[in-house]
Amino acid sequence: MERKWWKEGVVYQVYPRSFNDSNGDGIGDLRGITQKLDYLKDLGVDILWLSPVYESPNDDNGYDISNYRAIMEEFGTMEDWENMLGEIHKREMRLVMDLVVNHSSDEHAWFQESRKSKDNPYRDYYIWRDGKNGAEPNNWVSFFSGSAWDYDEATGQYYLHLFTDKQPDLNWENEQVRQEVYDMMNFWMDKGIDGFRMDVINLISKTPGLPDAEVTNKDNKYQWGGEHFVNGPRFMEFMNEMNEQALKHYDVMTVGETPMVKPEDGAAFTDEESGVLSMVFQFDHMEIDGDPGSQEGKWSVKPWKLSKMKEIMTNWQTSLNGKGWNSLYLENHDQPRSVSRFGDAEEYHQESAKMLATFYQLMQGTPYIYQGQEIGMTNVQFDSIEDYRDVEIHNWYNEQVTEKGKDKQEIMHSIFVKGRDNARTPMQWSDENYAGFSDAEPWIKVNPNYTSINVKQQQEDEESILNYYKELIKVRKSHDVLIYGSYQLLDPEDEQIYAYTRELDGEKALIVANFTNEAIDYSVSESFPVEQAERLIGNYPSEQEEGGTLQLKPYEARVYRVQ
Ligand code: TEU
Ligand code: CA
Repeated sequence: MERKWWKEGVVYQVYPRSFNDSNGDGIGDLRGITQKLDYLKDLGVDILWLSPVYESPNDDNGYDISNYRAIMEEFGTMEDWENMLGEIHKREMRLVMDLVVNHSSDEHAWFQESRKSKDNPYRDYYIWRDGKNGAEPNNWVSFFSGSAWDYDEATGQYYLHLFTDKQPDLNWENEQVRQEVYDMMNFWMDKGIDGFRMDVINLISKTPGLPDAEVTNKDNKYQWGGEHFVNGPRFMEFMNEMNEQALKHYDVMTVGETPMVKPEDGAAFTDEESGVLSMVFQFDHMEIDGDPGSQEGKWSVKPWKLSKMKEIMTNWQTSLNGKGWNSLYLENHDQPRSVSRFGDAEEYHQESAKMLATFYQLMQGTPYIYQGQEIGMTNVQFDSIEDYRDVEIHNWYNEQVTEKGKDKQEIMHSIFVKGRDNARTPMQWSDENYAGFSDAEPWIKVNPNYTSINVKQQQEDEESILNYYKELIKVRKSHDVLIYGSYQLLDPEDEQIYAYTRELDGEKALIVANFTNEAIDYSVSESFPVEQAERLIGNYPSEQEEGGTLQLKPYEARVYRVQ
């Protein structure tokens, strides 16, 4: 397996709107990020993944781009961006930018032209079709509720948008579109960036003819059409072309955000010899507490089982070992906070946040930390739907409560548990006004618990989640077995303890995590001689053990190593 900087590094995702506001307008910005680079360097992260900062009307907070080569005014100028990149490189860190090319904003000049007339030179930059029987060209549902098509009066046709109606899908069948994308990628790589995170990149190739989806929910007017656009017929062809025309000429990392991807796809996409991406984000563990196939889709809420988490993570670990490379994450700007979702944000906030960090970061793959996760930021509950900002939340609320008359409390509960704004409240830097994020009322309310959960307080507390993250990152970096070692699951059926080993050239590590609020005696299998082991890190003070039995406290995690 080849050694790579992006296998050894730890990535930190910055959601710029909510990270740090330098000019008192309540909106995070590039200079605000530059002000915090020493904080990130001290945390020990190596690579910054920056969510989109390009010009955008912010219908989907920057994932709707109206100019791929300009910086969003609210975030600053190209000079601010170049200064930030210089400061990142000066600290021997790297920058990965977000590439959103399945769709653009409807305010992009290309779409403004395309919608003017059927024979406009830009018409085929997007996907236009005549209606069928007085309705949309097919029955696909949008990821963000409603039809995936919008009717455009001017030319009497519909255009496809898998996301909002302000995010028209680009037509990747059109070679000119692909060339525009590769040229834009080279523009940014020539500026010195170190890679791309590729937004829903496996949706860019659609089945010719755009056929109707199978009716899987007869109560729904529109149907999930994934069979016709997930890992579509020309996906690998387009990605190979992208590598030929752009990526392979630079020392860059790529991470594909690939909804619905399965381990065998992930192995093919990231294969060291024949692959097209350094790694992918898979979603199997992000769907463990819901039923994506149900009528509520992502909004469904159901209990999850540790044995299922083990099955998912182990499948990905073993399928990619020796072939490709995993990304490791529990949070991002689309997901609720992991300590609320998988830990215990009430009684065992600190212990469970540290346990979760240990469990996910020491598998084989590149660990990603989402802003605020390193201090255990939690979900938020705004009583009024007016306090929410996310278009996905508002579309869901409007469809369910306003249009379908569903129970408001029930829908608000699904938003509390699964809403993306859980991850988008301002970064909590201190207990000062607006959590030290801004001097002005932020674009979205601060989580009221910022007075007790913030960077400043945790920098001063040796036992804080923040200081544990720093130590954990150091431990991972100091042991190749934790980076390159193979992964073996122990006790698949145990619903309380997640234990796995890592192995490399005769060196072994054991990672044990108690996912419950109970004290548990865990006997380590003989395959790992824990009595002779060195303890590398743990979220409680170390205890003298009786033989191979570990007396684990609530949410206790430990890491051992034997040569
Ligand atoms: O997300 C793609 C995606 O699958 C999301 O719909 C996500 O799974 C869902 O919101 C979870 O609730 C990417 C970006 O990460 C997201 O922020 C954008 O809204 C979306 O693409 C469209 O660009
Ligand atoms: Ca600002």
